[in-house]
Amino acid sequence: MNRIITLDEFIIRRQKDFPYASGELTGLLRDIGVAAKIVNREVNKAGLVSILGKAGTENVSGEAVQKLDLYANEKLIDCLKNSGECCGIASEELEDFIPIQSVASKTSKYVVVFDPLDGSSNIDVNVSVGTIFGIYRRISDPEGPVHLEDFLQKGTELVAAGYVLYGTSTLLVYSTGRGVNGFTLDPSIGEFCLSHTDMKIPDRGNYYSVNQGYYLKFDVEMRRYIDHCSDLNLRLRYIGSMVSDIHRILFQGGIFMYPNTRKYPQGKLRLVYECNPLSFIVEQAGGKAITCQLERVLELPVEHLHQRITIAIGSPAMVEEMKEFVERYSAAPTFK
Ligand code: AHM
Ligand code: MG
Repeated sequence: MNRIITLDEFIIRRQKDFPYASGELTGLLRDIGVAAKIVNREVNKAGLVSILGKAGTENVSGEAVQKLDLYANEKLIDCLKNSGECCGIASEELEDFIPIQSVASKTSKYVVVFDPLDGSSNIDVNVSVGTIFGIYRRISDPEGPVHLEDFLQKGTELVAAGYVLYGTSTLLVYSTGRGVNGFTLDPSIGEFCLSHTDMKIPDRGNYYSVNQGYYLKFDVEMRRYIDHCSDLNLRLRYIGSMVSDIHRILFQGGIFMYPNTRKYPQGKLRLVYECNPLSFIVEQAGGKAITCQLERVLELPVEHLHQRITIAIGSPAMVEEMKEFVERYSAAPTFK
């Protein structure tokens, strides 16, 4: 039998790769792992909501039931606040960032951004959802509280990023910029165990993932590329939960797209909480991530916390191909 390597053990071993590491990042990653286990427990109970009570109502014990995405948000904030390893947090669920002022935290080097439960419209129907996170080194004066600028760093500045997928099994995937590794939660021992070492995305794959229901609302060049995917008989898979859709593509190859539509002229997905961390992971696995306007996601200037962008992300050869379609069809002359 192979020896089991737990997430904690793996993180501690990896700390030795960073000669001047103080253990803070190690502690932070471990705390995110703990929060993920707590959120996982609640996600697994979500199906019982109809028995135990719906969000905004009271459960059978007379306690108020919370929406799961808000619960996940609170748990992550609690774990990170208590860890003493980060000095600020920004969450997709909150308008503004939170500085952490406790004695232990305020001297910390790191800030964390996260989407506590992405794809939350899927919860009620028992379909996979995920948590996405990114870690930056603070750039503001370490003597004072954190500033907005600490959170508005480009994706290229990420120190680490990852996601947790609450699916048929629960998986935590992360990278500190030296490859991507995945850990599956073994519920019998309550530990994330190393299950996917040095993950690499295939150069191409058989899947494309886009909300094809919006087809007529996409620009012509995106429609031409989607037609091309369909002509190639690629399989369309769209869960509507970005973590799950990208997870499939990371394993099996393919391309995920969320272009601009009339409703979302800048795109729907958030740069800070969703696109940058997942682009970091996909690039670390050998993939590519660009906007539908062809800029590299990780190099985009970040103007505000809830900035939305368009995205095409996945197997490198397929993202390149999409780029060619956009160049070709957006340059096409219009005839009067
Ligand atoms: P959320 O943060 O409100 O959950 O929205 C993000 C989700 C992504 O997970 C998913 O890719 C996308 O929204 C689906 O949007 P749509 O229903 O417009 O296709
Ligand atoms: Mg989200």
